[in-house]
Amino acid sequence: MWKRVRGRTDKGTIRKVQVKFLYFTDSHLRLSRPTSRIDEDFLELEFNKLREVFAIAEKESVTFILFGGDLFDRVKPEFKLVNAVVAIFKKNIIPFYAVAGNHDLVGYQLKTIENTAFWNLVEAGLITYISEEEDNIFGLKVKGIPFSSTHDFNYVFEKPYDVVISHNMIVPTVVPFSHMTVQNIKSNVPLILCGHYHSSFTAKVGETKVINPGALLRMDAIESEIQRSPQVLIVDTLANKFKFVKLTCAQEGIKVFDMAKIQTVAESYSRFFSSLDSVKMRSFVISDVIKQLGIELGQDAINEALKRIGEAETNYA
Ligand SMILES: [Mn+2]
Repeated sequence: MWKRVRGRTDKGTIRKVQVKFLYFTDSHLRLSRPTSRIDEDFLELEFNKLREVFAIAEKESVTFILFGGDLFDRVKPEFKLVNAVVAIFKKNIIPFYAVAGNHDLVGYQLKTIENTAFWNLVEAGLITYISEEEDNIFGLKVKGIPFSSTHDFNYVFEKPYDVVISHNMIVPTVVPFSHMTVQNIKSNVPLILCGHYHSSFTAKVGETKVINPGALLRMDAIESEIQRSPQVLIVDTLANKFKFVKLTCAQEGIKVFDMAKIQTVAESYSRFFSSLDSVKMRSFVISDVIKQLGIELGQDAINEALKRIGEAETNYA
C-alpha cells in the first residue's frame, strides 16, 4: 500500500509518495502475424506476453500498472481478439491505468475514444483511462498526454505532476520525422514515461528522468528491433529505483523475424542504391530516374528511395 511520507519532496524524485508500480507500452495486439515475423503461433505468443506482464506485476508486488498507449494495433480489431484480451485482463487483479495511443483512436482524434476497442475495456472496468485531466493514482499526481502531432507540451511538464505519461514521438536523438528530442524538454516533473517510439531509452534532462521501456511488440524488421528485448519498467518511488524486467517468453530477435527475407531485401536495396550512385544527376528530375530504376524492385523500393531523398533534403535544407 502507499502512504505519504512527510518532508520528502527532494527535487528530481517522487519520493513523497511511497508506491511501486509497473509501466509498459505499445502492445499493438493484433490477430494476424506481421509480415516481417515467422512465429508459428503469433496470437498465443502475444497473449503469453500479456500474461507475463501481469505475472511480473504480481511477483514484484506493484500497487498498480501504467500503460503508455497503443493497446491494440488497430482501432477496431476483430471481436475474437478483443474477447481474448478481455479474458486475459479479467484475470489481472492489479489496477490498470492507461493513456490512449494513436492506434487507440480513430484518425488520431481523441473525441473518437468511446468508439474503440480500447474503450470496450474501459467500459468493462478492466482499464482506467488516464484522461487529459490530472489523475490521482494511489497518491501520485499522474497526467497523460495522448498522441498529438504538434509536440507542443512543455507547458504540461512545468506543472507539479509526479509522473507524466506521453504517447508522442519523444526521442533521444534526432529522427527524420516529426518529433521532440529529450534535450528540448523543459520540465519540473520528476518522471516522464514515454510510449509511441518503439525503441527503449533512458535519459535525464535537468532533474527529470525520461524513460521508454520500448514497445512490447517487435514489428519492424530493422536492426534495432532485432537486437531489442521486450521489457517492462518497475518503479519504486520511495527508493527512487528504476529497473527493467525482460520478458522471458519473448524469443531473440533473430528467431522471430524472417531473417532470410531481410537479407534479400537488404541486398536488393543495396544494389539499387549503388546503381543510383552511378547515375549522373544533373538537370533531369531525380524522382523520374528513381521510378525508372525502381521498376524491377517494385513500389517499396521506389518509396524508400523517395523517402531517403526527402530526408536528405530535410537534413541539408
Ligand atoms: Mn503509437
